[in-house]
Amino acid sequence: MNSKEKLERRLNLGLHICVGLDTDFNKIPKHLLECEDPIFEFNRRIIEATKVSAAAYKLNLAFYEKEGAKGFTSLLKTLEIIPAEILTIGDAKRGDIGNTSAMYAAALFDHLNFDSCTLNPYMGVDSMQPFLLYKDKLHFILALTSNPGSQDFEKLILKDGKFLYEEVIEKINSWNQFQNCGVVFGANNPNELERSVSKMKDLFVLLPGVGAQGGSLEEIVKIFAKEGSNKFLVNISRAIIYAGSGESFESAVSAKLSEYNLVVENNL
Ligand code: NUP
Repeated sequence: MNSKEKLERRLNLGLHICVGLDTDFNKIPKHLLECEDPIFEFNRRIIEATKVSAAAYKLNLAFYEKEGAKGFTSLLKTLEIIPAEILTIGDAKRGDIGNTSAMYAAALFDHLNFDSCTLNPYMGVDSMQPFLLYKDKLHFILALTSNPGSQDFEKLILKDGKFLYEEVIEKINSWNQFQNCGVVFGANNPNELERSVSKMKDLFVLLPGVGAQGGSLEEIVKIFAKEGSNKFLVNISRAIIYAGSGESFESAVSAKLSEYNLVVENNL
């Protein structure tokens, strides 16, 4: 099963929530700190609690790199226990001159064996190409991000009146010759999403920003439902993985995911 098929299977089951394994050592429940690898143990329990109804897992590499070599081991071990039929996303927002991008791509796909990644398109087509040549993987390219600084560049208005992020979406469509491209679109930009959703019909849309960043899941789902598209994946990290804090934090985590899944179901 390639990456696209993995994602489509879950989306077709009505599952749209991607669990973000942004594991911060300082936020791990105290009773796990005695384990040999607390980050891995925390992730393991979250995966056990969510694997039936998660659409995907996104691991932001920053949280693992921050722990140095130990963090890299926790990352590898975590990737090994995510069920093979569930899409994994390596969130590292890569993009560099061609030969360097090729190294980044090999690291994410050949070494770590991620199913997909996030890319930053600022350096243009040759910085994306080495990734896109991995035809069986999925590549989520930043268009309009969820942070306040998205105003600085992404919302610049071009000569023809388009926003820069809209031009990026057009480019992504033109780069999608192997049907392996996706877009990253901040979930806390519902008005912009409504304007752009029809232009992203052939792309999978990854939407971070629900939960800790205040985006409304309900609004997002309604926009895609109205468009008649099910190609959306909403990433939620902190609001799911830190839903509980005590010895039985896993049950709070799975309850939180069910709560979000219900919001999706009720608005589709
Ligand atoms: O525009 C983006 N916004 C965003 O938050 C693009 C992203 N890749 N992310 C990532 O999604 C962010 O780096 C983090 O890993 C996750 C959001 O986490 P949370 O706000 O749900 O805790």
